[in-house]
Amino acid sequence: MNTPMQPSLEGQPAQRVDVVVPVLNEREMLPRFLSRIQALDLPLNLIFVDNGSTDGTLEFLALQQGAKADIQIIAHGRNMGYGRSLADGLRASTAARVIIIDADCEYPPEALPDLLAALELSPMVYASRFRGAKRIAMAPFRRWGNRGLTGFFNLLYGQHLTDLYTGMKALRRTAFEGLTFTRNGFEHVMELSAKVARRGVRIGEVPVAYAPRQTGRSKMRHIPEFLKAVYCLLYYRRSRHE
Ligand SMILES: Nc1nc2c(ncn2[C@@H]2O[C@H](COP(=O)(O)OP(=O)(O)O)[C@@H](O)[C@H]2O)c(=O)[nH]1
Ligand SMILES: [Mg+2]
Repeated sequence: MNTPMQPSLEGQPAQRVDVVVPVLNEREMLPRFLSRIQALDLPLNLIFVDNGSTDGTLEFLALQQGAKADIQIIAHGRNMGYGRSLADGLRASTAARVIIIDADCEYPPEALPDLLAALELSPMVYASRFRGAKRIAMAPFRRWGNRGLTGFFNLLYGQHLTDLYTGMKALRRTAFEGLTFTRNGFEHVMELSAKVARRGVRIGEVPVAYAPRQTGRSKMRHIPEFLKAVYCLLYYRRSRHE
């Protein structure tokens, strides 16, 4: 029997979960991502938000959609920002539980059941790369930038996170329903976290086995993104923003 302290997906009705996947030029990684996430055999609705890819990503996704019904595609046509991709994906979602995951397989799709189990206890759950058993390879400025922003976020918003900038999260619809997200860049992460935290939500965490990408490279420009994140960190603290 399940007790509240030992959440399990077993025995629950198979409720559909929406999975928001931001994609920018991930044609090479998508076949692996799709086969791994589909192998989970969970009732998932995949919402891909293509942010103006030019490498055949969109065409590949359209073919997959033709073959399977549980794929939704939002096409931006041009790069409108990572944050805008997530905001549009969340807006298009309808399920009671939503997962956000990058398409580049750095976050293992196999961690999805862990996040859903933790979502039974917290309205929002982040997959932390720094709680895992292994120390992960990460450029120092990136590690310390994330650590600094996470620390200040914890201080200002009363949280206990270790990895604010993780690309894998789980959200109950009730945690973000009614909020509007206006930040188009990576600072969307701060906007989302801040607005949800300001509602009194304590964000949960689970460890994730992160595997830095083997092919392609991060498309993030770190210094401007860091500065925008600091601005948002302070801006959303001042008053309640819905
Ligand atoms: N960097 C970046 N990634 C985007 C954008 N739009 C969508 N993405 C997707 O967002 C995810 C995270 O991007 P990535 O460059 O791997 O960031 P990192 O993992 O933090 O280094 C990937 O699945 C990208 O394909 C964008 O405008 N910029
Ligand atoms: Mg990545």
